Amino acid sequence: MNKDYLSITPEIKEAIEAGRPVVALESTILSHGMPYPQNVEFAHKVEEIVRAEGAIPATTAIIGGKLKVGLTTEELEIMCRAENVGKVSRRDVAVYLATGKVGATTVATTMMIAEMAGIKIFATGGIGGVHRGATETMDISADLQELAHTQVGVVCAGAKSLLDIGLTLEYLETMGVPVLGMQTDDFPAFYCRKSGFGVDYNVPDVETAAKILKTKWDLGLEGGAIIANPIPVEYELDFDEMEGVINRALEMAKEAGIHGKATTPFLLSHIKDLTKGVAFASNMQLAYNNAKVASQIAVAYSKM
Ligand code: PSU
Ligand code: MN
Repeated sequence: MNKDYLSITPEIKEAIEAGRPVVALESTILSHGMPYPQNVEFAHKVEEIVRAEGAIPATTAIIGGKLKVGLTTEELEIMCRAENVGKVSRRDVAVYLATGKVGATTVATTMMIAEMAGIKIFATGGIGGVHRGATETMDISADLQELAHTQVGVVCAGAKSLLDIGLTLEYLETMGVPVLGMQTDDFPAFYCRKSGFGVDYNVPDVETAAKILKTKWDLGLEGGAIIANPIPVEYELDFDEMEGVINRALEMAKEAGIHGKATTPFLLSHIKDLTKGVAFASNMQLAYNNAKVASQIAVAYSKM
């Protein structure tokens, strides 16, 4: 691989080379998942949480023809303002690099960039997946293919039930992606600790999660893993209430004729409006919690 496209901050580069813990963070959650300026506060706080656990945060983005690993305060501001910032999945990467466009990285592209840089652990909110109605639309997030092929552990709060969670888990099984529950038997549904679906394995602690990842990659097995980490109880929202909100947002998307890559950002923004910010507060808290657990896994991994 030609490393000329990678731009890693000196601090992160040193940490990776010394085998110290580094946690990748995505920027689509900032540019297309949260309102400005609350996302600025979030972007800084999530990095602080990673540092407090003894790891180095590496927020990724595509800026000025480079795959950025670690953003300056100015670059974070650009991603949060989200003016002319596209949403970049795997297929968009070369276009954005070649044309110098600014791009926010999804789970898929953050995994790609993390693997290129040598980062093993990544924290996000929720992954993309198989959308409801995918048997008609074939709308399946590129995140799932990336999990199948790219060696990065993704700590998330499961997936929003705007997706078909059952089909998402089936797809992950077909693709050979381990789905681990962090101290839970249940695959979480983002705002809710339970989705009605189970995980493959309940991992009792971060050391076990790190050991499973290390073993998978020691074997040379392709792909990543999901470490599903439920939202803290105190921030959990009511499942039925959120179902109502999500169904309303799905109807609005249908009425507005939204499809393709605009679907997820459209739904996220309407869920936020329909819940008058309550869901947004929970969203931030679960992402903080994922950053904390991801950092602990990265620390455990670096000791192996
Ligand atoms: N789901 C969320 N919040 C998000 C996303 C998904 O609850 O911010 C973002 C992530 O960046 C994810 C992307 O990788 O949306 C998936 O988009 P799509 O469904 O178009 O692949
Ligand atoms: Mn899609």
